[in-house]
Amino acid sequence: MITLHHVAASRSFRTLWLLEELGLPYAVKHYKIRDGSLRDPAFLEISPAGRVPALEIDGKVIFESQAITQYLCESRSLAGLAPKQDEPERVEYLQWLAFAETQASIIASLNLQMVFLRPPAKPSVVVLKLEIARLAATLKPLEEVLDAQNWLLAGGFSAADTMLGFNLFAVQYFVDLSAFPNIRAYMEHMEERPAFKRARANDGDQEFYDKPFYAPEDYA
Ligand SMILES: N[C@@H](CCC(=O)N[C@@H](CS)C(=O)NCC(=O)O)C(=O)O
Repeated sequence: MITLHHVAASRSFRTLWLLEELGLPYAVKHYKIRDGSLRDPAFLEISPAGRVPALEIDGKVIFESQAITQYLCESRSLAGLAPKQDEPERVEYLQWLAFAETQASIIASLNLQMVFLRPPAKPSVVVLKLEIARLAATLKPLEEVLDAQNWLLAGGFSAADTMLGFNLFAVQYFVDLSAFPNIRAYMEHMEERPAFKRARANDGDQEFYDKPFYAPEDYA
């Protein structure tokens, strides 16, 4: 049995969605960021930094969503969700896979400063504006590539979309996506996929965001 250690609406959604795309049976173990369950010694045995996703599969435990994505695509390669070495778009695939974390690290920083930090602690508005500008800069190459195609790879949907595409549903809390029509269309394409819908149904309710948009001015 495959077991996914998961927090709703977190990076472990990438794995949840990929498991659905691959049609694999799995169980989900749910955690919450705020209730301390990620610091439980039993969980730290599975994921030493107390992060999700972690995946129990084939007698192994894997943490890091990118490693899990690679492992699933390589060990279940018939699904064809990742170009192999020497196949077209292998380089683009690897690039988007890694770029997902360049973008997600900024989202994580904004989550920490704008969502999780509680008064009297207060973030710097200057730093927030810089981080939001840096996040918007990561959207430009996506907007460009999605002008000519529906998915990150011209060849069609791939695991790069499960890695990077997930981020955009968090980006919209910090960057107004009205200037990015291709990204908005891309998000709609993702939401139309049956596997995405099934993953959403198993995700759980997100408990991070309590308003639709977080503006730096609100922290002045
Ligand atoms: N690079 C890691 C990042 C994992 C990560 O930081 N996950 C967040 C949720 S999005 C987490 O578990 N946070 C809990 C914490 O920082 O305590 C990956 O892609 O798996």
